[in-house]
Amino acid sequence: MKYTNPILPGFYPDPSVCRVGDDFYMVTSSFEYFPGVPVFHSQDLVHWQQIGHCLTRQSQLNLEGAKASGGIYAPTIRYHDGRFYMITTDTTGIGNFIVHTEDPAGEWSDPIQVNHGGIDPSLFWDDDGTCYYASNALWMPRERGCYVSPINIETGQLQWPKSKLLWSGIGGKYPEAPHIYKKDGWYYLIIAEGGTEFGHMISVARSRAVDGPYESCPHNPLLSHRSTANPIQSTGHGDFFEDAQGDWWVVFLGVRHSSYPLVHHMGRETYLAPVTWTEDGWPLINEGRLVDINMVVDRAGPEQLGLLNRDFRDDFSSVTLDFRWNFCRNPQPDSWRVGQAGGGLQLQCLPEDLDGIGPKAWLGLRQQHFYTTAETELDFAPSNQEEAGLTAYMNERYHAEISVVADGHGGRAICLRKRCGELRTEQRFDLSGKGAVKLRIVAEEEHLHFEHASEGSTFTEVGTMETRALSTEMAGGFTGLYWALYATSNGVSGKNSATFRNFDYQPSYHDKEWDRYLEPVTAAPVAD
Ligand code: 6LW
Repeated sequence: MKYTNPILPGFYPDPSVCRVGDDFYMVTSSFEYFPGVPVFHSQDLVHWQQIGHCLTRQSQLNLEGAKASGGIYAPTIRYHDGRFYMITTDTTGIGNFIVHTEDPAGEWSDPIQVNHGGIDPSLFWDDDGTCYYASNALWMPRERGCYVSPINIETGQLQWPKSKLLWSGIGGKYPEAPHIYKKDGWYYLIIAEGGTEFGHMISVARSRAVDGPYESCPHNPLLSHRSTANPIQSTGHGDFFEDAQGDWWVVFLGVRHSSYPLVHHMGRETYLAPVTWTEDGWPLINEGRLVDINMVVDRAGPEQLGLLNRDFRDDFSSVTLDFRWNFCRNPQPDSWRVGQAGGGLQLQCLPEDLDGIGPKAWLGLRQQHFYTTAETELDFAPSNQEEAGLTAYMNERYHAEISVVADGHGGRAICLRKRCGELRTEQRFDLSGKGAVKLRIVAEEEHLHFEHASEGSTFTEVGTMETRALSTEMAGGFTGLYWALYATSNGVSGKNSATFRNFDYQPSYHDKEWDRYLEPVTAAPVAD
């Protein structure tokens, strides 16, 4: 089997996988974006297709007032007795909760709250059918580490008066992300520690009883790329699973950097590596080696080296949105429309601007490739302070956009704005005519180029932005860069809508990011 990491490029952190027969299901964190917790399906672990989201209704996920990187943290997905369960934390709302379904591509239940603090909840069913809840307890006035208690899965009620501390790890900060598995009479507890930055790692302990005592593995940490020159950094927060052939795997998060000193702007991404077991029953990730961009694993499976090119074009003619689209917090229901005759996404100019956390007219998808373009064609006749355009958006304080605005003399102008913390610049450029305007962001590893074109003319670049200035290291938080279509009336009440006729996302085929790591001529998919 050959495949290229990350298996989910772009902002898809904290992955968790379960298997049902030959089908694998994966979920990742979603923070302040809506719908929450994307669900993916695969049969070969390399090609993943999004089949929906767990949290599609405001009654399941109310993100009103959620700060950037608030909302939904690390989810766990498990399957038991005909039902899928997803447990996660709404950090700005109801805390830890479970939803369930029999169809992971369909609707999930309303939340069942779990009265336990901390983040990174997980579920484990023992052979006698008892279900256990595990999570960390960072936010509780208790010893840092990972805790367990039996749980009534129907009610969310923990069955012990107090959850029990299982393990605090090997000394890294933030012992978190516990998952429990049972194999050959051992209970294995894997956790993440060291923090989600460069010190991140996965460590393991085991016990003959689910509630301990747990002994630390002699070759911990199981995985860490810290202080190495590997292009994948910050590896941690993993989940193990077994395939139908009895082989074990781990999915985990990591980041790819764009420049030195290391910064990253596409968020924490999802990686895959094989897990094997030593003779004395301890797991090894990738035989104890670092995990590579291009993986050759001695197991049956796809021979798929090279970037899975994810060209994506949407004319918004469908009445439902493609799963990759997200709103920033819950959308205001009447502020957006798709599926109209002739297509197009209509966004109403809402008063909230890109700097605010109120309801925005904003629809975005993740930047997943270093070298790629995002392009849209916009019909818009702004008045007063109305504005509509295309933004490269990390959060309210870190974003850069090209937009169409009113010029104050009955005409229109192009506006290029860069917001980087307390620094903010805005430039205006002439725009003639009243027709549709094309807006484009061309992304290279270290720069974004902002361009526009009137009907019938070629693109003109009006400025660039360093990707470093929008990186997580600058902007903070746990998310990654989105490219979003938006409309706003900038604080006053607006009357107009903007119509985006289409959106086009095109990673460059011979993507330079991959050329660095690929064996010769493997940028194209390897033929069977
Ligand atoms: C989280 C924690 C982590 O829940 O980051 O990297 C936090 N790991 O486990 C948010 O993703």
